[in-house]
Amino acid sequence: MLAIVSTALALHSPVLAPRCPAPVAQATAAAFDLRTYMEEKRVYTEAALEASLKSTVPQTDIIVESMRYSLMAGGKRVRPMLVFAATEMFGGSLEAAKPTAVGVEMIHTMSLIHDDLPAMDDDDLRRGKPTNHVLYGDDVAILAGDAMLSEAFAHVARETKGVPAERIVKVLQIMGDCVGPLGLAGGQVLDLKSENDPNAGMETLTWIHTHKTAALLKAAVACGAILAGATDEEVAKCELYALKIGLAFQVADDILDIEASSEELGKTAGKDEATDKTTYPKLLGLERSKEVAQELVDEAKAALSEFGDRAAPLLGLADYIIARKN
Ligand code: GRG
Repeated sequence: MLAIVSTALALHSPVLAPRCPAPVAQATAAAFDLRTYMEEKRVYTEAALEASLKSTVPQTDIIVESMRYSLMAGGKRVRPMLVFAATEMFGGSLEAAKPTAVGVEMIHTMSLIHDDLPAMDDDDLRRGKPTNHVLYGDDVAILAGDAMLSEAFAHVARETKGVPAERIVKVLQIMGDCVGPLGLAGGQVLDLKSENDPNAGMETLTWIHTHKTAALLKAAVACGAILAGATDEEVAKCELYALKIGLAFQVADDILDIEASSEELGKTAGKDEATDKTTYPKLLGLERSKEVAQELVDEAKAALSEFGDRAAPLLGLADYIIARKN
């Protein structure tokens, strides 16, 4: 039985605590220290992000400042952690996966910059700070997001070392797919078009979040596994895990929007209700949403059962995703 304890469960907010612990995450003597694991990966990620973007000529000072403002604004760095945890599960090196972890976080940050724009969610608070367009204007914010998206691909292609070229090409393909019509952009469009649609039910909501939220988490885990040489079958198991935690992530997000404060979240709380958005709590109620989040995490863990103790970081991260407070 796997040894994840409780540092994972210690991270659980009372609000999101599961009714009963997931069977694969029972405490044993040799506990996996998720808190330390996450902190090490966060520090490693921050250093990699810090080194990834620099203005090299005065003409790029403004756009690079704007890009760096959002990229270095904090954030939980869950997606890079997923890249690293997946690559380590298959014996890959952190160094080889680092450019992909950076690229995935760049894609995520781009999506947050664009999501906050007046034409989309129109928000002025993100990661506890003014949003990019509030400081730099809509024009620069749009371009900073565009530049960050293209830099994500360039960074992976330029910086990944010691990995067979065909694996890098596969990673670039997955990164592209997860942003396109069957990824972030497609999910966001359906989300925008479903606002105030009384017919938007569970099927629509699941499609939106499979693409808008889960696709990037799935890409992170798949890319980490591929860089380490996982087989197609192994990657498919990782993708199932990531789809489930991606949906759980969104259910938790919807719950936090109701139960946490803007200060805790670092972004505007209570927005879903204010805009009458279709969310899991709106369709299922708060209590059932919490149960669903736990069920999704249990299913995610089950997808990795064959990997034994090597899956400990991914299992711990699954717990964290619904236990987080922001
Ligand atoms: C421009 C091609 C293109 C695509 C972007 C704007 C957009 C299309 C998509 C929106 C995607 C989005 C913002 C989804 C929400 C995902 C989500 C739950 C984000 C919060 O992630 P956390 O909690 O944030 O990991 P931190 O700040 O911790 O990194």
